[in-house]
Amino acid sequence: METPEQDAAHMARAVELAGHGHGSTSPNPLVGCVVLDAAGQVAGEGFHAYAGGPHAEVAALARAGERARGGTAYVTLEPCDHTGRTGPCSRALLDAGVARVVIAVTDPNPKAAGGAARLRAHGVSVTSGVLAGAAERGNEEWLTYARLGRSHVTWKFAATLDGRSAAEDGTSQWITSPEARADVHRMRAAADAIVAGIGTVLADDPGLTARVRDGSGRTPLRVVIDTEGHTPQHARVLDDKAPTLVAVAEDARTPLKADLLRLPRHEGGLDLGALLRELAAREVVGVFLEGGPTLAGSFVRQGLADRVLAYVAPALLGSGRAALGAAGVGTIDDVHRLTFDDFSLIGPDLRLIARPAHP
Ligand code: AOF
Ligand code: ZN
Repeated sequence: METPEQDAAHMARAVELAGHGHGSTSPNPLVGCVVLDAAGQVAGEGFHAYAGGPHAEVAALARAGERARGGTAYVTLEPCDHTGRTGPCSRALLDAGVARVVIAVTDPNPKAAGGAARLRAHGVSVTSGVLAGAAERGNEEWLTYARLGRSHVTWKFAATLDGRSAAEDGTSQWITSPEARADVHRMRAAADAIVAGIGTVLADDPGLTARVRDGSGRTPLRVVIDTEGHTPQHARVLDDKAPTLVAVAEDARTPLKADLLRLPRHEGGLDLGALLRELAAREVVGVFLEGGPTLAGSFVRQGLADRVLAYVAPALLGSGRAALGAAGVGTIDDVHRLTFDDFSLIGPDLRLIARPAHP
């Protein structure tokens, strides 16, 4: 049997493999798998590439062939035990004669879970929780979606080093570099929906489109948060380049001709939790929130900003619009504490990824 150090190393590779599916597996999870032969040598690797395609386990087993017999499989998510778009991976692992299965995270999807129990019942040795933290972070959007029944939110903003997104006169073009903007495009294209507030639509008339993702053929849905239904009929966000949903209040009186999503009011805006549950029902796993410090403040206040993606330019404005609007903090005790997950230089700019700190 492999040592705990070997388990961690092989699982780290499985997590890396899972990441190859980033942006194309929705509404399915990112999953990676490494299969060792009975002598402990890597016999096959695989990852889940797109919904409806082979699961990671099946992809890795296909590469390993007969060498999987008596070997060990490392999977970032508990093998499924159901027939959905494809057959059960628990069965595929048993048929291949795998002797040991190492799992990072248990599957929260009640329809698919149960693979670990099935494998154990058939005499396979199962170890769970290996490198769970890394596997959780790598698949956080889908895990949020599957566990909470709502879409996961990445709030993106660009600001100067002093946290400002526009100058005093409202001008805001190109605070960050072309490299940072290209990176935003990549990140945005991996989302299932792009969300902006009516303030941004009125001020900038953004198209909110992203390049179509490889494999999936899906274009991110555009969502405008527009409580009273004030989106101009000729706004670019209503063009035919991508589908658009305009979220308005249940009782909004609006002449708008668009796909309207009526939501309960909440604190002067809309109930954003209800929005995210509605989006999840439409198989939106991850949303990319951009445009509008006011809207971003509402998401933060309602505890619904799951990840912050910040592009910080080495520049100072000293006055002008703050990146984040009112977020329900009146006194320092109410501060929204985050932890940093990652930082990197993108061209001259700093890219930071943070998430709420859970005490
Ligand atoms: C994946 N890829 O590698 C694994 C998954 O609709 P299906 O049949 O593809 O099943 C999707 C469910 O299977 C998914 O929600 C998750 O619970 C489980 N495992 N899914 O797409 C994989 N291992
Ligand atoms: Zn499966």
